[in-house]
Amino acid sequence: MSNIFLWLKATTALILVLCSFTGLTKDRHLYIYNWSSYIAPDTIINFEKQTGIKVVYDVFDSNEVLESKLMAGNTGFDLVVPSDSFLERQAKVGIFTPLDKSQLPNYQNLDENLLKMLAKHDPDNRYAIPYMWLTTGIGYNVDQVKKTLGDDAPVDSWDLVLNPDNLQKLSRCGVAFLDAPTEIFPTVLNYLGLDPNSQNPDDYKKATEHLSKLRPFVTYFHSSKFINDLANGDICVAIGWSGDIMQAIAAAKEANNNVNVKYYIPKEGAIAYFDVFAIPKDAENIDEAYAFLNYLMEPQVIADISNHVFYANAVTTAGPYLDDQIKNNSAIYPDAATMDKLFSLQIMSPKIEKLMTRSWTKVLTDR
Ligand code: N2P
Repeated sequence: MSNIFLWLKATTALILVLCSFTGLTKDRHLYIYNWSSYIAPDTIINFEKQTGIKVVYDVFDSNEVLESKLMAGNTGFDLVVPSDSFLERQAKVGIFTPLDKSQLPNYQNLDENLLKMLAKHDPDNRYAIPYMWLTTGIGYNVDQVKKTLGDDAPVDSWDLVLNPDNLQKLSRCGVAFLDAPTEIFPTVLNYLGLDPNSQNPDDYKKATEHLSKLRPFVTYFHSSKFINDLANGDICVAIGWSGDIMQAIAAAKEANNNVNVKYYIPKEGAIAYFDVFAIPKDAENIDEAYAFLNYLMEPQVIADISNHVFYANAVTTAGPYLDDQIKNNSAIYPDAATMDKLFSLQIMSPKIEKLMTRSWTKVLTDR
């Protein structure tokens, strides 16, 4: 008997030693840093169930916040989600690891035209997997705006929120602007008839002057709070991201609270861009990161996310799994005429970057 015990003990010890050599007993982890309100409730849970990988999921709502972490290094994240123009600049300074596409069999599910568009920011699609694409437009409370500005409220134009007289009136029912200088400056430049990607400091002076006129009427600058506030009727207008505003529309419908929110892309044109997944150079859980990227490119998985967050994904084969309200939504998939008016963002010279940051702080702090 005691011999059997000894034998069992020795075999168990041997198995444990072998397991720890091969890493089999080690828990597998994956650290993800994504935008808030940008995933379906069961995306992570299902991935964990399928793979046994434990995901640590954290969120942000600003490219600047993500960038400062990436630039400082040692973020501890294995996957991060910058917007395309930010990825372009970050890749240039060697922040990301190039993608090994042979580890991504589902890469073939991606839309080739969208990949080509993204390649303007990420040549040869070297570092980034497109996640969602979006526009930056206006969300508004139909009844409150009508009550405040009357039947002629310009609810097809940037005039609604970028004309100081209108904004002054709307400030009574609450105004939110994104706290995103790299989006608000180009939006204002475009509204003023200037190049949204201008590299001319004088243009930024004009945009800053204009923003200073609007500033007293902006209730707050924040990049995620407006979803709930629009849905509850606590603000009546927001410059925000397409899907987030549509989440507010859905939340108000769900609450059945008589708040009627709409989203539009103004006739003067608006920003459109991709948010993308990339692997930081110092990521430790590379196999796990590839497993997640593959999972994200499964048609059903990414369609479930789009159905939940109201953003357009880049997986061609996801179409059949998309809800009709997503597929047929012109705010998510704009018509050709609207597409023509959308513009993307280019990276700025360090001088303009600095000018933008300084001017933004000035606008936000001068009251
Ligand atoms: C999700 C916001 C993602 C769009 N809440 C901003 N890049």
